[in-house]
Amino acid sequence: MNIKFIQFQSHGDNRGSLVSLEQNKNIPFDIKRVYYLFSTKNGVRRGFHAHKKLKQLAVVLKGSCRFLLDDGIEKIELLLDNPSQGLYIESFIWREMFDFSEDCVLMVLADSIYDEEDYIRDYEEFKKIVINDI
Ligand code: T46
Repeated sequence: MNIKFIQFQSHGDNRGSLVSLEQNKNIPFDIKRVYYLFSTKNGVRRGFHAHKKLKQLAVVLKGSCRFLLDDGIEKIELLLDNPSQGLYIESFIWREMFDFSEDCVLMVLADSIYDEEDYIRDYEEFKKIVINDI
């Protein structure tokens, strides 16, 4: 599956920790957009889509949440609970986010500006596209 965890260098000292994110260095693309999810209500599940082109990197800045990722062949569930780690997700990966802790702040870096045309929001359509591509 075209996903991976990226471990960031954490600059820690007796004051605390600092992580720096730089495009085309520890982030594998030009950063065109940053958005973040917070105050997610208890029991909520979000996402339910894949992207045609978009590449993204998700970092939980506070708290935790889980991702379900599906490339049409396999499905995996991952826990994000470490601000020193980013989850890199390429295109044509179906994603759902759930089990948000009350304090969760999920930041996402994206390689393109927002474009609703890039979304595949119908799971059957997603399956058809990826299966025809194999
Ligand atoms: C993704 C997961 C991880 C904007 O106006 N600009 C933006 O940049 C984004 C991301 C969203 N929006 C609007 C569109 C909707 O009216 O914000 C509303 C909520 O977006 P959506 O329902 O797509 O949110 P999620 O949490 O289901 O998905 C988001 C991203 O859209 C998506 O690309 O991979 O987070």
